[in-house]
Amino acid sequence: MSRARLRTPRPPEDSDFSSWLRSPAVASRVGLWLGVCFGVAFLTGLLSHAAQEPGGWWPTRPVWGYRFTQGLHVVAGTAAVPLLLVKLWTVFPRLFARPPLGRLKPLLLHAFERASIGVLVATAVFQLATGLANAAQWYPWSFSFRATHYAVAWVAVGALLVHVAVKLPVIRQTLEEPLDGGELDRPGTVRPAPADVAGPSRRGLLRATWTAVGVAVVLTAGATVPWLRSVSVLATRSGEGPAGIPVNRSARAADVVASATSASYRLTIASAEREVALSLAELAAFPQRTAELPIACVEGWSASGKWTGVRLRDLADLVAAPRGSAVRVVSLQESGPFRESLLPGSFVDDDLTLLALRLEGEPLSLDHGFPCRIIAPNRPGVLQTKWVGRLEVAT
Ligand SMILES: Nc1nc2c(c(=O)[nH]1)N[C@H]1C(S)=C(S)[C@@H](COP(=O)(O)O)O[C@H]1N2
Ligand SMILES: [Mo]
Repeated sequence: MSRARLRTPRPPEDSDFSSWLRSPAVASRVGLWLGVCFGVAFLTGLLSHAAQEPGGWWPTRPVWGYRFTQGLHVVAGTAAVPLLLVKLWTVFPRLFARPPLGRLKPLLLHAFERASIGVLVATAVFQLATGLANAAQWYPWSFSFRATHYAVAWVAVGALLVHVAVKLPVIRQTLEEPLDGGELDRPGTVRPAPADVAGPSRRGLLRATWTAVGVAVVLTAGATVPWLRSVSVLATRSGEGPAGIPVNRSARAADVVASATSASYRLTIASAEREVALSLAELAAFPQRTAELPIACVEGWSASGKWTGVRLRDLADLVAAPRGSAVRVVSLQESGPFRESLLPGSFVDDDLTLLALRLEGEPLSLDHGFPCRIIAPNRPGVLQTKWVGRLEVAT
């Protein structure tokens, strides 16, 4: 048969990959947008981290701030998935480039560049995979998602900056040249004859890539953009749930059904000086405020609701908490990472921070936190503690 079959096997070489599409011209165009997505995801990720730090600088306004930044974070990460796949496909042959053996300095430079690419690819894949899994509430790992996703983000961005710095001349030149310019093409690339219409063009590949990005964004952005909800089949939380607000952890999953519905339920409010216990009827007898505020989950989904309840500051006053005091919120839930949160003084003192008893005029459903939950402006959903049993003024 063919001579090729009789040849001794050898690892592939860069020049074995002849596709005209696998070119720096395509890689730098896709890479540019991939870099933009990673940059946006990194910056919004830093903000999300800051918003969750106890005692951080995160402000209470605008009320939709976290909803916006975290929605953008998840959309940017989702858009990066098709971009990363196409980018890896275009540069794949480079994996088989032979190192410049013989001369030390070029060899060391080559080794450094390869190592930084290895780190970049590994961390980029890790960030997108863990981020997507988290948005789908699938945790096939035992490490802390937030701490790990945050730490690896710094490594990814470091490797990305090294990569951009090393490739800057190539990026510049390929972006200035026409898409079909072949100045920097790999040695094995076969330029198709003008009459040859067999395969996709570079332009066709790029168009398909942008389309895939658009589809991925539209299919997920409905988790946070109400008018996209009906078409966002991939949005994991999409407006189902009592009062149109999704339920993250249900009362049954949190194992609070008995304690939350018990006739002996009391809300305990404690400070160093004083402690009071209030029944639900007593809470309902306080002046009630209504605020339109979103639940904005770190997973990217968000939904706005009209919450009614007691101003947290009014409750802090009952135990003579000085203005500016932080308040620890403890749920009836006995275990689980989100059973507690700390409200910084700026949030406690804000007029819109409520211990909500009602949603859209109806008593809170058990799954939304009955008998009462925290709802505060511009706050990650994970800190909007449900089934509150105890408020402690932090000292
Ligand atoms: N006690 C308690 N409160 C909690 C949680 C929890 O698991 N336990 N989950 C939080 C998360 S991650 C989110 S996004 C919001 C969701 O509120 P919802 O289920 O009413 O939409 O509740 C928060 N409050
Ligand atoms: Mo959440």
